[in-house]
Amino acid sequence: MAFKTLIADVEDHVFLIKLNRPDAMNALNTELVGELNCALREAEENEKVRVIIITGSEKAFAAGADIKEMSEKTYVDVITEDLFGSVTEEFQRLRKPVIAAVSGYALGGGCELAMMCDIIIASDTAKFGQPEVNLGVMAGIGGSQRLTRFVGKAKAMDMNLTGRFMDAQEAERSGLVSRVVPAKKLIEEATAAAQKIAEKSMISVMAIKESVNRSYETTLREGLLFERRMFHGLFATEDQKEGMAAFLDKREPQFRDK
Ligand code: DAK
Repeated sequence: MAFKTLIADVEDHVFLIKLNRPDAMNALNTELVGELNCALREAEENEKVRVIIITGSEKAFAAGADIKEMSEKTYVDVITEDLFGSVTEEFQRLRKPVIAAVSGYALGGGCELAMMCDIIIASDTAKFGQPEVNLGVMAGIGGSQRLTRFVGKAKAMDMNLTGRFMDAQEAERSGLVSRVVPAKKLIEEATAAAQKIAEKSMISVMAIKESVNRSYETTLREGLLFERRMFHGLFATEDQKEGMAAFLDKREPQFRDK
């Protein structure tokens, strides 16, 4: 697990990925994206890992794609290498839940990376933005799509067209982040949330993740049917028997992912 642009560590079922390009505000260059893909694959395959956390530094989660690296690229380059296609696909393959713990700047591709995660926990210093318009381009991995679904058209248009940043409080009010915590407690709070999830049955955790994500892909009718069938399916598990028996016995459940 030796990486150059990130630090990865597993502790108590939680795989923590810390983006680590301090001189460039954790800008997402080819090397970092490649290593992130690799770390995510490792986390997904490691049976001990139940939850993944992605974080940056106190100053920047990630200030976007690396502008220095991108500036010389041509259309042929980006279409041929399918710039950022790999990380999008890596996220789509992940069945384990991912928490983004965001402090400081989450801009452009950085904001989009946070939105690819399942939960965003922000520190009170977090700033979100899609400032690509200032560079003569536009969002490319969700800033015009996921952001619109999360915060609505009015704010998504505002952020994408003016390039203005949204602070943590506005992000929470708007539904982009699930909670705001003091910057000094960000990792502690994200880890506590991860530990809470890690205690549950992985079978229901993965079903929940799939079902919530399905709501973005389908009609309400189809989504409700999918949810109901997933719910029915969980009755085939030992963990459903254990969870309900534990409630009735007034004790903590012992889930075994079976
Ligand atoms: N890329 C490269 N270097 C960056 C960077 C970035 N995005 N952001 C910051 N840095 C570097 C700065 O150049 C500076 O380096 P030195 O000059 O010291 O060598 C260092 O980090 C510190 O930055 P500042 O001196 O600017 O620090 P400040 O505190 O004054 O300002 C800032 C912080 C984050 C507000 C500012 O650095 C800033 O505005 N950064 C750029 C933010 C931005 O525009 N982000 C969007 C990037 S475009 C695609 C999919 C996705 C994308 C593209 C294509 N396809 C699927 C095709 C995504 C595009 C983007 O994200």
